[in-house]
Amino acid sequence: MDRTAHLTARRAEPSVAYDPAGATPAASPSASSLHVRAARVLEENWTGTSTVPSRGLYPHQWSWDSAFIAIGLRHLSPLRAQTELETLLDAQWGDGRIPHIVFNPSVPLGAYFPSPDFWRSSSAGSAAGAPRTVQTSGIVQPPVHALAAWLVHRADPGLSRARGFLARVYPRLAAWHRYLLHRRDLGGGGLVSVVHPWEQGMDNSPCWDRPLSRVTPAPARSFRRADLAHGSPGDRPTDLDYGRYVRLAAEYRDGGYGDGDGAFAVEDPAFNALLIASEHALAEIARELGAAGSARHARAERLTAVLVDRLWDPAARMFLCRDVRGGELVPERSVSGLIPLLLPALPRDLAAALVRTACGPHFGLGGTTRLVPSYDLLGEAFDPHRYWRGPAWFNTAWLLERGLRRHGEDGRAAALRKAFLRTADTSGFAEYVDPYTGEACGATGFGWTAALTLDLLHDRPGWDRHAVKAL
Ligand code: 9WN
Repeated sequence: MDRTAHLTARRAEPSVAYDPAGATPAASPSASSLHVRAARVLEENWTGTSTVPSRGLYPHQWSWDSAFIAIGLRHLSPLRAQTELETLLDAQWGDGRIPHIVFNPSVPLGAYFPSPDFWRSSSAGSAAGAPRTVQTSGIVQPPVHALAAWLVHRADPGLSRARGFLARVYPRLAAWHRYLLHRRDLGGGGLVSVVHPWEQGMDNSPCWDRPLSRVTPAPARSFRRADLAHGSPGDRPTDLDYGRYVRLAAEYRDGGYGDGDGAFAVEDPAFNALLIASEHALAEIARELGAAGSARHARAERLTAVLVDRLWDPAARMFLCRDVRGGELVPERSVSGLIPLLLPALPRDLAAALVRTACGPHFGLGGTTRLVPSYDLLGEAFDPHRYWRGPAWFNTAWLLERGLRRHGEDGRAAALRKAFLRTADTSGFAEYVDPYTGEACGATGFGWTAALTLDLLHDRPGWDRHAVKAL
């Protein structure tokens, strides 16, 4: 294990210095101090084989968190970043799914709910090929992993080749994408469906309210939440939401984690856009390994067209979720519907419309908000503090910053990057913030906030638009 990463950490270059005061000194001490503090968060959250999102609230390994964390960790220790991803992939199921949580056996059962005795992965998931020796959840999270693996490789190609990193992870990532594209096309139109709000990662988004209303909540007395011990109930999902999450997860488990006929099935723009971005990354990985990548790039482009066909809403001028069981688009605007801006094959007019929507009254980018909110500022359910019903999150800001750059919006991307760094700094690397004031909500010292801060400190505007096709 690489225990000396903190000694060998690379420092941000002065040319990408962050200047919280708004001026631009040649070399910024504040950038290097922000770098040191972000690195410290990752050091403190490191367990020896992976990184927890938060020591108190989330004391295990989470799937999409680990992908974002690896993207930042690569600037401190490419070896640790590779290890982060490989630890997660070691818990992959035989059917290809990457579980959303990999449990740390040394953490007490009561520290997080739902705990391993709820999911019972090795018994209830045996038909789906759940691992025997490690306990996991049975649902998934957005497929950011191939993208992360490619970016981690690029941070130190020599080390990656010497360790055979890409050769080891490629078949696993390919199996993961196969699982999603073959087992999760529940709508039959070519896109992936999530079967639980936790799978999409934006747990209590108002987009789920309608599809979730068909789910009878589990009685409150049948489970005990652990999250409320760590934060204000006003920042977290309600008990009613939790009752529905528990019911859905228990039914999925009791069906042996087989995919098909659950009450909740939603095609989500961000989940599918991240799969497409990761398909492009897999194409680059295949090429690096000496195989042809063009078929995967072509598939990613076809999927982009399907995404537009199934989820673009011309009236809202953004992507919406599709409720597969109800058969219609969900009329709620969430940041998820802006994330396809990432995609290289997105038609120009749609990219331009997405930028206008992001900068308009519903999201306030570059205007009324500090960071893009998770949900429509004008929506009835908007709440600036409650989790994914309004607060701004740093992973979505990072994805939008990349998307803006992808489509030539360098000025807007630079402004968003600056706002991201300032808010990460002043909020103590918060889990999420009030989108207007930047006030910290949820946990502080949050893994992906620190990791993506490092990534933006190291990044050069325009760099990967020209040098890395995948993102
Ligand atoms: C359930 C770990 C995870 C993130 C999710 C975020 C939150 C869990 C929870 O924390 O979800 O998976 O207990 O609320 O919504 O995006 O991956 O940081």
